[in-house]
Amino acid sequence: MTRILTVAGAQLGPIQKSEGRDVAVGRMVRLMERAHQRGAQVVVYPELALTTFFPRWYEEDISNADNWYETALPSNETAPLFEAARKYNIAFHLGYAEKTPDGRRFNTAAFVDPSGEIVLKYRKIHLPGHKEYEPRRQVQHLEKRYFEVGDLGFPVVRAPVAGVDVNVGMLICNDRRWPEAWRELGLQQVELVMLGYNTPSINQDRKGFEAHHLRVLHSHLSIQAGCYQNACFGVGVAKAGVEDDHELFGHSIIANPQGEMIAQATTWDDELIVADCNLDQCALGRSTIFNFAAHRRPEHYGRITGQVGSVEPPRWQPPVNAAE
Ligand code: CDT
Repeated sequence: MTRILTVAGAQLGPIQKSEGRDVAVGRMVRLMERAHQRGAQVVVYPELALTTFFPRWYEEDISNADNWYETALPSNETAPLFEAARKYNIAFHLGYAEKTPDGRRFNTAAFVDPSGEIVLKYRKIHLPGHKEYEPRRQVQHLEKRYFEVGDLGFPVVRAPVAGVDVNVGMLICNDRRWPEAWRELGLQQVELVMLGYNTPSINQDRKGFEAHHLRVLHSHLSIQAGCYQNACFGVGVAKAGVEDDHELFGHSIIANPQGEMIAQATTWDDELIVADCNLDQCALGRSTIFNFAAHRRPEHYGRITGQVGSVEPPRWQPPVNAAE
């Protein structure tokens, strides 16, 4: 039997700092209802979907930022999402800021089945930005202040989704740019990678000019290459638009194991993209060009795990003429 999963990416337009979770959750429930009408069995929401992208705001005392974190899922505020999932029999992926009972803080994503069970959790590993306030920056990006590096690795699980067994995994935003992260999932035969992002339209580091269209290109390039090289589907879902004067690009996509884009958002607002994902298409790449068991050469990949920064290569030396 062909394994076809209908997947929806639920892009969110901006969520302002002044807006509560009730606003975001209300919009997310409406998107889930529309996803149900379009036959989707899975809905993927963005990174930190319940609030504004708060790491742009500096708090000297991190406990003053506690209101941005979830201490439980579901909570009173997120319960309507769980109720809608049960009503529409839809699984969903939710990005949120997590504060654990022992006070640790993570940028987290959960994959939740229609009954409300958390099937898989992932905590973001590649945290971009910086820890301290940087006056030279146009906009702060304080993920390293507000979150610890994820401690769950890159888990993949085979889970039943609408009667289909699917190998699901997750990445979060900046992770999508790192081939190592994709390969960790690929080595576990992932078939569906769900990932949310909040990506500013401009390079806020101010170390050089980067054209707007290149920011989008790099996002797509990363997701499409990750899917192709690991023979999986990918759903990359943005929070988009102007949040408190700061612009995030949209361009959410769904990509197939050939690296093709099979759906793309066209607005910077709440928008649903939907695609039928034939999971059996993952087998071709996995059994031919990316047959890892046949072709990988880990004995030559020592630098990938043994080294963090790059090093200068040795200088080329002309051969010494033996005749002289
Ligand atoms: N949220 C997130 O990870 N955003 C980054 C941009 C960071 S710029 C310091 C991204 O890779 O899209």
